[in-house]
Amino acid sequence: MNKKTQVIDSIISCKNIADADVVLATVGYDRTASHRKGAASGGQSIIKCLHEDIEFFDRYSKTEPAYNFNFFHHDVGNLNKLYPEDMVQTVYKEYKKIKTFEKFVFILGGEHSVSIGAFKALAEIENPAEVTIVHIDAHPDLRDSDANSNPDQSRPSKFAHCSGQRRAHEFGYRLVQVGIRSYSKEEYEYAQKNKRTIKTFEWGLEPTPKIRDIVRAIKTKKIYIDIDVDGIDPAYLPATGTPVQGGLEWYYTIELLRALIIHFQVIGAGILEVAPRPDDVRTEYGAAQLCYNMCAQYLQKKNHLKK
Ligand SMILES: [Mn+2]
Repeated sequence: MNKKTQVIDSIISCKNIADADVVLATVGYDRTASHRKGAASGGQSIIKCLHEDIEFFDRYSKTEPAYNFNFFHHDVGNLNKLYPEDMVQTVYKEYKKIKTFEKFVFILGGEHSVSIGAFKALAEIENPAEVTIVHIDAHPDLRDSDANSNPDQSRPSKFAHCSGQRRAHEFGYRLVQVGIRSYSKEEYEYAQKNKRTIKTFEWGLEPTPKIRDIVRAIKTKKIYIDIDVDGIDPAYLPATGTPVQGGLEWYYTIELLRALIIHFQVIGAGILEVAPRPDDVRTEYGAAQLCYNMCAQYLQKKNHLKK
């Protein structure tokens, strides 16, 4: 742990990736967004909130990670010029590069398809069968492609925002999906057919699932936490591509994330689909808050284990 002596006013405290405890990787992309664009600037907007707005004293862990740990910002840039498959390949290569430094990577996006690049890179480092992706989202993202929702019908893609978890499942990961409340027949049938490796916690059709039941449904030691902000009730985080009413309550979300970090070894994380809109910073601010809380707890646990 590298205690800084000077007072800092920014979370991004290290210039060298080799010194980082956490790498915050921003990826600008919203090319396959089917409804509302804007996620291309989501990652940068979260970084801005982390710079300027977040209270550095984390009241849950009673620690100040911004002062006690090194955060490095790696901007992959705006990849909107690329077709989804090329964007995924770029994210994959960048992710692998960061992982050569054995760093914990937190992706800030950007439409949800950017996660596929991370899943692909991690599948070469970990055995995917021993990793569960805990996927918080209104949508299961299990479509084979975006053939039915893509504005560019002439060129449907298997690497669109609605196919991310399908690709992850094909890589061999287990999925635990939380907050699901909008899906196609194709996605429903795929999840039903793969019940052994895909567990769905649906919102709105049954009593709200208990956090301990979600924890118990995870059968691996290692997890990747993949958050689409539309999984959370849009009353809290409204600025996103395809908002769906209902969803996870704010403090439920924080408690769930805390439980996940306590019980499992988190090998990566991401917060995606932040699509800022004018005169309302709730979404990027909330995403920054979740990111910082998670990092605080992750770093506290890691530091504690080292002792
Ligand atoms: Mn979604």
